[in-house]
Amino acid sequence: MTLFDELNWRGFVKQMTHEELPAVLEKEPMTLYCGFDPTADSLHIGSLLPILGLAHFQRRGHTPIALVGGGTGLIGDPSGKTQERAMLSRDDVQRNVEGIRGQLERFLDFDGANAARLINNADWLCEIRLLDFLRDIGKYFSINMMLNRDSVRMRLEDRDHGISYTEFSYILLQSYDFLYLNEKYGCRLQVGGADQWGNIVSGMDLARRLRNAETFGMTFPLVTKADGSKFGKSEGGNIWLDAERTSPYRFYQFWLNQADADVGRYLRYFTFLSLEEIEPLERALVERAQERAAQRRLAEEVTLLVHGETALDNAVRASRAMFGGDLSALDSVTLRDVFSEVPSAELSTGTLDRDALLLEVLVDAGVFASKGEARRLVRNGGLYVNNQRVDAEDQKLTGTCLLSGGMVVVRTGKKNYFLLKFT
Ligand code: 485
Repeated sequence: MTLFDELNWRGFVKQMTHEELPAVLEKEPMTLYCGFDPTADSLHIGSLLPILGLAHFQRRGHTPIALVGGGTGLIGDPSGKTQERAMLSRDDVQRNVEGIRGQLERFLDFDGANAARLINNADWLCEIRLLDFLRDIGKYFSINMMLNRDSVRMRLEDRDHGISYTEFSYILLQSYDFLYLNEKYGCRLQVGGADQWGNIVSGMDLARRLRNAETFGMTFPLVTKADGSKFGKSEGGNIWLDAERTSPYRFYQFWLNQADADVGRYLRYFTFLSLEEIEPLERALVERAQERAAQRRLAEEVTLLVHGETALDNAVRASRAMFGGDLSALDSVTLRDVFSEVPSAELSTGTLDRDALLLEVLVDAGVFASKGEARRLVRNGGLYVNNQRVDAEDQKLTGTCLLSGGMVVVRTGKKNYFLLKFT
């Protein structure tokens, strides 16, 4: 398989500026770039496809540049946006640049002959002088053409939202980046999501007019879900790459819960697994769907890639907790995370000093309406504390029952959980 055979098989290619790009890439190593604007202090899984795209090029010997838009982030890309963006303060942009840099670093290889580069366009955009820029760069942009771009036209038609001169100018900056990287690093290819096509082509045009340079462009598809709902969101909003924003457990669960109709595509998009590894998983989806082996492998691979081995182990252990697994090894943050959606009650640790009867505490906490109800459940073998069956009606609840963070997990029947928090 050539690089492009693989990219096509994985579904990474939406549009290319030149039919001969795949052949050119087989002949000689190329430097390519993709830009990420610091609109938040973390990337989310929408950025994962372009990041892995860069990584695929690198694995085949090409040199990737990940560009963080510390300069363009001060302006705001109108591409694909129906409303003017809220302008971020310089401090916010700086903070976001730091967060995103750290994340991008994890996915690329910064050693060897085709070592990746991580650069910030604030380094050159902030140095530009307005009159020089308008004379040297602005002259190559036709307002007539710019007004025809989808992202601009949409906003011109909508009187309520409009577009500022600031955002209107964005395309000049991104185009200038491509010119600059072509000159400085011999960069000849820009990649990005489908919404970046106009910005990419415009930069190629500038490099041709000013330097007579031949450059290339390619876009990745927008990731969609088979059922039409938006990819990359959960009830809680975006799925972030930052563990503080989306815990590794939630991240793992997100992938684990993908529909059968989507999981094959996602294995090709979001993991480095080969055709030989993915095919049997897709077959299992048809023959033994209930085992969810493909989902499990997807969740493992992507969590490992983004959060590393320790976080993956923890997420797997946490996921077993809901199915009767061992709870004693989970830390309090993870416990709270896993059981965040189950009913809970706060109790005083004083209750435990008095060697309280478990069933009485559970009635007080509202798990049971009466002691009789509780006793019946114990007799039927349906009450569990920290996933261990309660065998005696007179069992005590003591300090040794407490999990990390003073928590006790109560389960009635197979799946009804209740969390007690002792403070
Ligand atoms: O020279 C450049 C400067 C900035 C950019 C690209 C080249 C960023 C670009 N204008 C942009 O806004 N990208 C989006 C972002 O940063 O959130 C997203 C795109 C998506 C994909 C992803 O970045 O919407 O399609 O390209 C990497």
